[in-house]
Amino acid sequence: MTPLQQMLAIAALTLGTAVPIGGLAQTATDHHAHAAAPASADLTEGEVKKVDLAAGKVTIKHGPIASLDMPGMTMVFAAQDPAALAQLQPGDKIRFQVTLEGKKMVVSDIQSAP
Ligand SMILES: [Cu+2]
Repeated sequence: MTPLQQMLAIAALTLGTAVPIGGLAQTATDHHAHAAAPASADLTEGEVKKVDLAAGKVTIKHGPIASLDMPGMTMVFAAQDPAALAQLQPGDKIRFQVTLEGKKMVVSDIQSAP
């Protein structure tokens, strides 16, 4: 065997074993995610665009909100606790909970995201 053939043989062996293991690991991860969804799965990721303390409203560029069947967009939310908005600055990355109160969407549990 030439050194090149040897390398190819090793590469083939490595690929042959690595692929099935990778596939198994992926399946295990997916299964785990479905079996035990953490409470934080309810939180939506977003970025603060504007804070209106006087009105108790905050404009957030948010990611998809599965529970409301809403894709990512920038929109204005009312804050459940308007005082919590005082800590927010435009550009802040946050995670938050959105609940529907009548037809109004209200944010609560605003946390800073890394
Ligand atoms: Cu939206």
